[in-house]
Amino acid sequence: MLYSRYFIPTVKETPSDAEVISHQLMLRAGMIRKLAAGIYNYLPLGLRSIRKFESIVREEMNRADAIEMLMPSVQPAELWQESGRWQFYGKELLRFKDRKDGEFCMGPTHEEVITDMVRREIKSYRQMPVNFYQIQTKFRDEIRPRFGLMRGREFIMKDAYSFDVDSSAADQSYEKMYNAYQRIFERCGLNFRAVEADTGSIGGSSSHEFMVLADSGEDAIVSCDACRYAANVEKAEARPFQAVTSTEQLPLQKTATPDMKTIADVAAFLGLTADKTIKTLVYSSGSGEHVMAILRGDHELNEIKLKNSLGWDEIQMATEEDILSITGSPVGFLGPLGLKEKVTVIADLAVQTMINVVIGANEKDMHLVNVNLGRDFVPDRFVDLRNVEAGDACPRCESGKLEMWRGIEVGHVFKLGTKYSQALNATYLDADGKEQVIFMGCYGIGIGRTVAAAIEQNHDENGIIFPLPIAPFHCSVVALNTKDKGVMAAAEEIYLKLEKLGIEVLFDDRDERPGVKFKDNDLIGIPLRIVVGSKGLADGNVELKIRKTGEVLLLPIEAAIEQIRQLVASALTCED
Ligand code: 9G3
Repeated sequence: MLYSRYFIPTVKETPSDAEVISHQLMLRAGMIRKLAAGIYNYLPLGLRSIRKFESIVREEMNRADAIEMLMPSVQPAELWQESGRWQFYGKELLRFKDRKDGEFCMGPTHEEVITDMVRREIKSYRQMPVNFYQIQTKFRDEIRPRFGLMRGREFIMKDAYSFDVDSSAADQSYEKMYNAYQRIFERCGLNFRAVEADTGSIGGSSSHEFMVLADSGEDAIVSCDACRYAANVEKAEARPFQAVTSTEQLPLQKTATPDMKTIADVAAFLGLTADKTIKTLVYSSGSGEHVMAILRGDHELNEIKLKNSLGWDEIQMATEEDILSITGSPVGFLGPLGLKEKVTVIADLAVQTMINVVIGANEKDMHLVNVNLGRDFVPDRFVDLRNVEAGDACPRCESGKLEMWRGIEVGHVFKLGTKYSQALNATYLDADGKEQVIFMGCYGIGIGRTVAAAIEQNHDENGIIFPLPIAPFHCSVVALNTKDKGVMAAAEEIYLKLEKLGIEVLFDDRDERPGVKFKDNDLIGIPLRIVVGSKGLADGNVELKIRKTGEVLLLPIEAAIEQIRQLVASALTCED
């Protein structure tokens, strides 16, 4: 491809509304341009990288026996009414009417659509296992789209859906997809973790997220430094604390803690550390139910764990007036003793090992000290409620410690069970002719988000450093002085020979100063570069530069071509 005939509108200045580096660089490198909030044009260079990643995804999906199809973006409301999700989702689901006043939505995902197709076509156990996938645009009307392709409103997703005769067959389909995802992200040279994840609103029994590690990642994940355990903090567990039995139980007493509302204030006022106190929180379901959650003072409540343990759809902090009517106390002095109204009290596991603790007395400016479980109160149940922290003991192995990372979610695989097949009555006849419900799984990859995440992980102060398998081109050939016939002839010869070897080359034949060319080529991040200049050429040499390491080799033309061929081949063969 000749740079002078292509379209790569690079820009020098960093766009003000781009907060993360991948968004800044994709704009500056002329890969994307915003049309509207969260809606982007994929310019030629950006599209080449997107298409490269799509073909890696396609290869691995096909290798895992998934079958490609394509579903419409526009979906009829009826299917979502059948699944019960039409009323469940709010403004994030973009709805509209057609000319006959029919209700539709822009597809944010395709469980209903694929299950509708399958319930019409799959009738026998002989037709399963089967897994359909598509690579297609989704629309989710995010309140705050940002970070460029990382959190867009319209975005390209590969979504796959597996259909099996029973749960154990569905587990095998899940395993195949999980392994295919490992290969996909390894082939892109990404530093990622597959982590246990919450299933969220989609329902189903379990799920894993594929996280690209990056400080700009919105998700917090933990991984064990000794075994393979890794989980999103939303779901992560730690090894429960050992019970402390030595200390004797001291007599309970009430003590004045004037205006000491926070754990820190109370602990400081009583000369204690926060882990000797218990924090008391009251939550509501939004439909009139309340619950009191109690944790060690220095731990953080994980609201998703609390919501899941209650089986509630929604969860929110109780209002001041609810708190007053339940406890009789203003916030800051709450506790499980001396409540005005009976409320379920759920204690985090770590509370079990606490002795002589400080808790709110359910009275303004008063706390209780030397409170002991069993003697003074018994919670309704003990549940893992806290957010794990770096350094916690691994829940799966004897010696490991949890390390905390930020991650960008690029893939998510779910065991759906029969949630959608039940709702849409997708059944099959088993070997005995008996009607059974189909078991499903669903598997997503954010295409644009993965390219952006790859840039988050691979850039320097000069711009993008594309991993070769998803780079827009493998190699650029830069002719330094386009007025020099010898330079142009040599550069052209190299360009044509590389192309003939199947190398994807961007030939920078522009009549621009060398500095401009080097800056642009560094910015757009093509992994390999051959520079042809009259001085080097005088000795029959050209420069070969490796973008990632900055290494520069001075080589005769043929040797440079051979070196490029080898470097591209080795960067691509890690696939198998
Ligand atoms: C909606 C809207 C947003 C949504 C969903 C539905 C996320 C929704 C979860 C999934 C689960 C999997 C198949 C591919 C992999 C992910 N956001 N999810 O269901 F109506 Cl507005 O999409 N679907």
